[in-house]
Formats: sequence, C-alpha cells, structure tokens
Amino acid sequence: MKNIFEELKLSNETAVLICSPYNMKYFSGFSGGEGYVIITKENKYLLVDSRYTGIAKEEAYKDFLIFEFGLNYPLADMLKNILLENQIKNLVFEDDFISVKVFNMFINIADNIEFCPMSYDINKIRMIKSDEELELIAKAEQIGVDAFKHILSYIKPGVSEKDIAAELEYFMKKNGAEKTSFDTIVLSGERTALPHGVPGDRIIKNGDFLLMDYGCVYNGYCSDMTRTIMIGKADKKQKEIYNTVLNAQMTGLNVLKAGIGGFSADKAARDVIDEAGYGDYFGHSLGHGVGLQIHELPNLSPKSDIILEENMIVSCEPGIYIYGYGGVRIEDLVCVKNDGIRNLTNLSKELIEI
Ligand SMILES: [Mn+2]
Repeated sequence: MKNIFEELKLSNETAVLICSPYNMKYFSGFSGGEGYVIITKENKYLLVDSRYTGIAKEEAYKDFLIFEFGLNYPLADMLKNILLENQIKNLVFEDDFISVKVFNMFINIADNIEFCPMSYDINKIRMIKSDEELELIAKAEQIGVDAFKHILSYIKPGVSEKDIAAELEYFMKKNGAEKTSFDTIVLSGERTALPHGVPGDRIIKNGDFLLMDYGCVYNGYCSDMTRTIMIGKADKKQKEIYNTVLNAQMTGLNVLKAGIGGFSADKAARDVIDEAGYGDYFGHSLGHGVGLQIHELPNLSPKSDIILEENMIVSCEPGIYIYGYGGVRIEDLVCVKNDGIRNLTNLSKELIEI
C-alpha cells in the first residue's frame, strides 16, 4: 500500500480529505462508497454513518480509526475536532469529486486552513498497479471475454439491443461480477455511430454492424472491452471501415510499452485512421487507464503528458463513427510492460459475421 503522505510529499500540518469511493477503497480498504477518509501524518480516520459502521470495521485497514457520525455527534463537529487535534493548516482535497455542499461545510468549520485541490496528484498514485490489482483486473476482463463468447450464440435476427445488453449483464453477474463497470453499450445498424449510445428497442437485422462495449467489476476492479461484429455478410465499405479500425488498434497496441508517452500511442493509431481518410470520424481519444474506476489515469490522448510505466493498465480503443451510417470500435484492455504489453482481452479480432 502506497503512503499518500510520502507520495504527495506533504507537510506535517497537512491533512488529506478523501471522499470518492475509488480513493476511499484504495487508501482505506472501505468499499461502502459513502464516508470521509482523513489522513494526517500521524493518524488515519474513516468517518461513516451507522449504515456503514459494520462494513467499515470489517474492511478498513488496521491503522484506521473508525468514527460514526450521526444525530449524537454531527459530522461537522467531528471534522472540526479532528482538524483541531491534529493542528491542521492545509487541507488537500479531491477537486474533481467533492460537492460544493461538502466543500462549503469545510469552509465553515475550518478557519485559517488553506485548501489545496489535488485530485490529479492523488489519482496518479493509483496508476501503477500491484500484482494483486493486476490479477483482479485480469479476472474482471476474463469474465467479459467469456460473456462475449456466450453472447455469440445468443445473437440472431429478431433480438433487440436491450435483449443483448441484458444477456451480457446476466452472464457476467452469474459468473462472479458484482456489477457492470459502466452502463452497457449495445448498438446496432446506424446507431453504432453513437460512440456512447444507450441500448434501445431496435431489433437487429441482416447487414447491421453490432457494437458491444461493456465491462464488469470484480472485487472492486473494473474491466472494459469493445467488439463490433456483423449481422450477416459485411459489404465492401463495412469491411474497409472495420479493417481500418483494426489496423489502427493493432498499431496502437504495437507501440504501447513503458517509456512511451500517452500522446504518442494516440498519435500512432490516429495516423492510421487519418491516412485512410477517416480522420474526421474518430473524435475521442485512443484509451484510458482502468482500475478501481472505469476511466482513470493515464489517458492515451493528444493532450496526455504522462509517460507510461510498467504495470499501468490502459484500454486501446480507436473507432470510426459516421453519423447516419454506422460505426466500429475495437477495444482491448492491456497491461503495460517494459518490452510491450500483456493483452488481457484474450479474443480474436477477425471480423465475425453471424
Ligand atoms: Mn473504454
């Protein structure tokens, strides 16, 4: 377990306030999702209400003091006392997560305390995964891979996008997943051009692209994968688009390794799509980190300034989306290694026609 104080090089008068479920789980072990973690140089606190006290006691790391707030001991008083007892002058907080309401509560109780927004630095600590984390992510991804193999025998003309999404989710839950890692995306026909569309009642039919982007959570860790297949035979244009995306994806995978910048991986894949004449139809970035959170650092994007390191987990997912016609995305989840990658999505990417 990484020490947040050492990682962020904080002073003795600083406290870190964490309330996002991902960082709470990472730094305290508590998976309940609702609560407040406060870490000072000397002390670690987990504050929860009575709904979560039992879970907190079972899950929190042994060096955490667990306090229950409620009617008898209001949260604001508890926070104020902790800050006073530890003589805190700076409060590091998650600016990309904390609500205005909670932020205002702190402003009201904490006179003479400086607030330091540090989400980016805090989240960076989670980028390099431990062996145990890698195992959980690989397991989560394998559940998704198994779900894909299962769904191929379920898909036939007559079923709807919603039917396929429900079957994928049911399979993953029956096979050990706690929940989906994000809302399952199943799109067909011209709707495949909506990169993050929602499954609807559309019935799949011959000549459709069918795009499935989904993942699950296993012991708190997320998986993510996308496959696009054909219902019936692909025509010339469909083959060309599919092969362009596949080429871009393979190019991205081939350059990924420790020492490469997130921006260079993105560029390598993007160039393939540009050169094929589809540059205007690839609007999102190549990939993102995956861990306790479905979208986390590092990003593989034109704006990313992060140099990849061994045991980071990233997705590689280029796409081409032509509004009114359709689209293709292919996504694998990989572990960055010094000499390349370990691909966690153990599946062929040849165009499947069913
Ligand atoms: Mn993804």
